[in-house]
Amino acid sequence: MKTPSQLFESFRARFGTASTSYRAPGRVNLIGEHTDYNEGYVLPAAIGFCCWVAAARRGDRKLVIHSENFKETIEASLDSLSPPGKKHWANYPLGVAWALEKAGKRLSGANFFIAGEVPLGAGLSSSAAIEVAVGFALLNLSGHKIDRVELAKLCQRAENEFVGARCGIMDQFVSCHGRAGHALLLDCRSLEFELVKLPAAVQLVICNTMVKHELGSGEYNARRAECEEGVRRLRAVLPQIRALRDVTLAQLEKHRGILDPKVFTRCRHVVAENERVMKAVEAFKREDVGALGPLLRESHRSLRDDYQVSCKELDLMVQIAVAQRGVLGARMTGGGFGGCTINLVEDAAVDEFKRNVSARYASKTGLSPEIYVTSASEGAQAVDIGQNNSLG
Ligand code: GAF
Repeated sequence: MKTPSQLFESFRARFGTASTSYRAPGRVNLIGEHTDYNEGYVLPAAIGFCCWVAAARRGDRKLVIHSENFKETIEASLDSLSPPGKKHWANYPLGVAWALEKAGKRLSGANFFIAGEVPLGAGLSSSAAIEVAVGFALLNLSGHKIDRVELAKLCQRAENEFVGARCGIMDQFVSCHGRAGHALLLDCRSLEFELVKLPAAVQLVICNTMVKHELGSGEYNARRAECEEGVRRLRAVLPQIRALRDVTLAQLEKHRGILDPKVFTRCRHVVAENERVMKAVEAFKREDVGALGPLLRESHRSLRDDYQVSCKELDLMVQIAVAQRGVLGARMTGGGFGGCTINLVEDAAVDEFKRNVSARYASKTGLSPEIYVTSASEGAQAVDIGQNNSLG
């Protein structure tokens, strides 16, 4: 990968001027899966992989955006933004410009050189990283003050309304607010958050199954609809509730009879997962790492059996991981149907973990997994190229 000064030079070679650099991270979610769009709690951390952007103002209202990953340049006018195509990479940066303008933030045209290092399609939020990096750059270049909560909401709006994916707020929020060494407990209703210190001698180890199930986005929307149906039905007996966040397990059990069995199990996952997030936060605060394993295990089981968003490769990866020495907990992370697992692994055991998990997973599936060892990182920021940070 490039260094920020190489990014600066690549921009100059393409556009002939100096630029300013920005970066925004991908994320891994420790616990709290499929709770964000139910107004619940999540506990993600920003990771060491970022989307990097070099950008400079233009004198007109044009955006010229070059993607190093896709080796393609696109041009668009800020006065007539529309998605260039279904699943096109440029939907994300253009969508953010669209959402910012819709929110009344008049933008100046700009040239962009984008280099992403968050693995694509792995469930580590490469899309939130590009949205936040471009949004941060556009606001900065256009002379607007950056309000990180508002930026996260507008990036989510870009993804919901311009790209057409009905994601929640978690990914964009942690890409804006991540802090080195910390996970972020986010209340997805109030958007209040608290930084939760992670144990120093534990690494976040992410195992990529290398499987991307195409079913993903349709199934994601189906789960959201099932949760909404659960709330609609439950409101007949619990009129005060607004989202699954407001329901307790005891209430859900009591009114099981008015729910379709599948809708009941979807709701049970969400309600129980919210409780697990709070318990995990307490365990981190008590520095009781032993309490994390059962919570992550139960989260995975619930996602597999109740919410049904796992797949056989994710299940296998978790099964292999929890049999290794020094593993405090493991589960699938992100939307599911493929992608990655998150593993909390003691420092001293990381190398052996990587070797064993790679070999066993490969021998059972024929797939070579990628394993990333990362620590919780900072959220979006402008980058001083003088610091010569590594992009790799
Ligand atoms: C995806 C979505 F983008 C998030 O908003 C969240 O719902 C997650 O799946 C599941 O927890 O990453």
